[in-house]
Amino acid sequence: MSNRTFTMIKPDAMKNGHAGAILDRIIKEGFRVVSLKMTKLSKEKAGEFYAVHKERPFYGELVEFMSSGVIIAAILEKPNAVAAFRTLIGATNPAQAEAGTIRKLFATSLGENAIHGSDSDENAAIEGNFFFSGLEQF
Ligand code: 3AN
Repeated sequence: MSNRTFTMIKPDAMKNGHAGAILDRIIKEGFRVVSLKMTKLSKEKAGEFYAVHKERPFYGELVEFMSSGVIIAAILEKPNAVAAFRTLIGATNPAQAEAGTIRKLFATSLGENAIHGSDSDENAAIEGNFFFSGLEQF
């Protein structure tokens, strides 16, 4: 069990003005911010990030969406971070997300679901290192 996870506030939540409320919620839930940046993925970089989904029917749509606007990327720290953060964000489909979760509150659809959270310790490390150098991880 690792104490770090990786997140992105996705273009829909950024455009809808939810970034501040989402970051506030994350910090109030006890996550420490290890790294944080606002950035925009090129189609190429978004495709690389989501390469694991390359064969899925929604891959093209996902890459288009994730490169459509600015995002906030962050590494977060808390005991059992990956599982704790996935509980906080809720189910992939906001219609099925528990009340009070970030996706229930801020996501618009299955494809545009406001926030990403790593699904394993291994992916958390890979994804964090995709966005942040060692010098940017505090
Ligand atoms: P999660 O983000 O909850 O781990 P994944 O890893 O299954 O979910 O999917 C990655 C991203 O792909 C989701 N956050 C969502 O934006 C998108 N996605 C997943 N399933 C679908 C789908 N059936 N149609 C459109 N987009 C999808």
